[in-house]
Amino acid sequence: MIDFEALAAAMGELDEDTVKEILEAVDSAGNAGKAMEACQKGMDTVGRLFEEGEYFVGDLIYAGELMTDAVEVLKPYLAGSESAGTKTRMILCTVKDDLHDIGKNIVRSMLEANGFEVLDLGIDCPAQKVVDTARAENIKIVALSGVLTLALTSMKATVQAIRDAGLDVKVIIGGAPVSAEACKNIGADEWAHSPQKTVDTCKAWAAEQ
Ligand code: B12
Repeated sequence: MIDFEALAAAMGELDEDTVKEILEAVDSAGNAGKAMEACQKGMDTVGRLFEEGEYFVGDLIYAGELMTDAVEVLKPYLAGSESAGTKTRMILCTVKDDLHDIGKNIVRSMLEANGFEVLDLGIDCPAQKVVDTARAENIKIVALSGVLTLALTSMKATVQAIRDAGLDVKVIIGGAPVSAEACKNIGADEWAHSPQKTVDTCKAWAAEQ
């Protein structure tokens, strides 16, 4: 029996030994999914303690490393069955001025596990780089990630740049500050918090092509 509450608490307390010990018991997609949720809950605690002045930037960095290690352990269980045949190529990046990439990397793993070839343009990605790559590589699907509130402004600029360039591209946005309202304001085609919704949306778009 995996104690997911204890996992969330250990993550929030940045207790690396306990996090590792609990993750060793993960052995299926079902409990890997719950473990991922627990880790994210722990990250929310980290964020709250940072806001309250109890944790500092060093703690955020350490939390980021802990979460990245946890994702590495959970990834093999979360990956779906890779589909055969031609892969749909798409762009994924964290938008300009945002350096957070743990969520983006989870989304990337899920997309790759579901048969997409992901051109990962990394973090702090300028709008023009997305436009240039989409044009040069004939990309039809772009996924934008962002965790800072500030990322919404960069997402809007990126979508605007894509539209101004006249590219026939579908855009999905995701990350903590994203919402239906933000999606409308930004002019994206779809939004999601869950990587699974991203996969489902991108699969539907790929099928339309
Ligand atoms: C770790 C961390 C960092 C690390 C990041 C390391 C890394 N490699 O990513 C470091 C130390 C670099 C960092 C820096 C900063 N951070 Co920080 N950070 C965090 C923390 C604790 C966890 C983020 C995380 O990885 N969460 C776990 C992942 C799995 O969740 P996620 O990113 O949301 O992704 C999930 C979904 O959103 C979704 N998703 C993500 N991307 C996409 C994309 C698509 C297309 C889709 C569909 C879905 C999707 O799927 C993922 C899996 O479910 C958060 C607190 C929190 N609760 O999130 C603060 C937080 C995001 N940081 C914050 C701040 C303020 C900062 C700094 C400004 C601190 C400073 N003073 O320097 C800097 C900013 C640097 C910058 N310019 O980006 C604030 C943001 C406030 C705001 N609303 O803008 C937060 C919320 C903390 C807080 N409560 O104050 N941070």
